[in-house]
Amino acid sequence: MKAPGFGMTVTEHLLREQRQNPAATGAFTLLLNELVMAAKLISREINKAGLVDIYGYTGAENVYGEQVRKLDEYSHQTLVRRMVHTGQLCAIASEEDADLITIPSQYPVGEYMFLMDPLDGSSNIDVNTSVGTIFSIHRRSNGPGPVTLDEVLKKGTEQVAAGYVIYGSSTMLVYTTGQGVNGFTLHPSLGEFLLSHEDLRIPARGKIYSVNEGNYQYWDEPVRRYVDHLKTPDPASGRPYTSRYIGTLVSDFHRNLMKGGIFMYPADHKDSKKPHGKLRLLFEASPMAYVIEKAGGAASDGRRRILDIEPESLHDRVPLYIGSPEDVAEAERFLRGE
Ligand code: AHM
Ligand code: MG
Repeated sequence: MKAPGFGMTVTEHLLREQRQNPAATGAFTLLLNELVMAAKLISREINKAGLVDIYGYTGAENVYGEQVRKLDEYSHQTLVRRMVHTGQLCAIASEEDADLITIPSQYPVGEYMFLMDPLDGSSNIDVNTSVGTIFSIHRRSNGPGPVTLDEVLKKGTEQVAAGYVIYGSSTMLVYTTGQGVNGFTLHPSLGEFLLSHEDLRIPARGKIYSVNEGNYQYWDEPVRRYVDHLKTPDPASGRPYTSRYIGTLVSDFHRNLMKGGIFMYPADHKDSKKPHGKLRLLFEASPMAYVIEKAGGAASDGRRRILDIEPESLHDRVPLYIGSPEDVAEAERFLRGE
């Protein structure tokens, strides 16, 4: 067991990565440093949420028609405020904002675009269950000049970094810049993220499935068959699987990354005749898909690799099957009717 407090800090780790890449300008390190600061501020606010008046709703609705919570708003504003003045960004897009956020004229503009779900799983916040922040960084292809929406609507393969912060029993930052996935735990008294999980790899197959099974009646038949299959005993294949569902993508994803298994949010017929997914391509599915692939896992909408999907709008939603590669491949086989 490592002695607590003696791991490399996230800043030292970033600088080490920067030194190993001769083309690096340090822009990226500056950007991630601000993200780390925002994560500490959000973590602090979440930790004292029961004590101050930050539970509950703002009274506003977001672009998906969902009630905005005070902590959603706090997280969004904190991240925007910290990231906007770095001089490294040309645009920010957030699950909590219908439009692209451009950089105010008083700040220098850079070549990166920052996309985020500021507080994922926020419906869990009032009951003291873990929540997260998801982020994705792209480098702009055009420019200089004002950023257009088209530049942000990029396939996930174009990401240069992605990751998440999980505000759980401890606060952790997990991210990748394309070479390996590393996890850093926030030391509560030092106030530093320390390297605690180096080069995370997901097992090829797991024994856990995570899905909101209350939607069973709204799924198409192949999805039901796949979930029934996971529950059908076959000790030789490790079935039945164990069901684990927190209802915060970041937390369900993180557990499965550590232990193996599959998280899914299938398309359903809940609201309309045409089945559709719930999770957002640019703010949730795509960053998590980038992380899982770099950790040896897979992510699919049931038919296509998530990272290959071309977004049509900022707030596109997709079905999501993500986790251990053999589990995701098996889900795809069921969805094809094989
Ligand atoms: P949010 O970003 O508005 O919190 O919504 C996304 C969340 C995910 O974290 C989670 O996987 C999913 O919605 C849970 O949905 P449901 O309550 O339908 O199971
Ligand atoms: Mg979310």
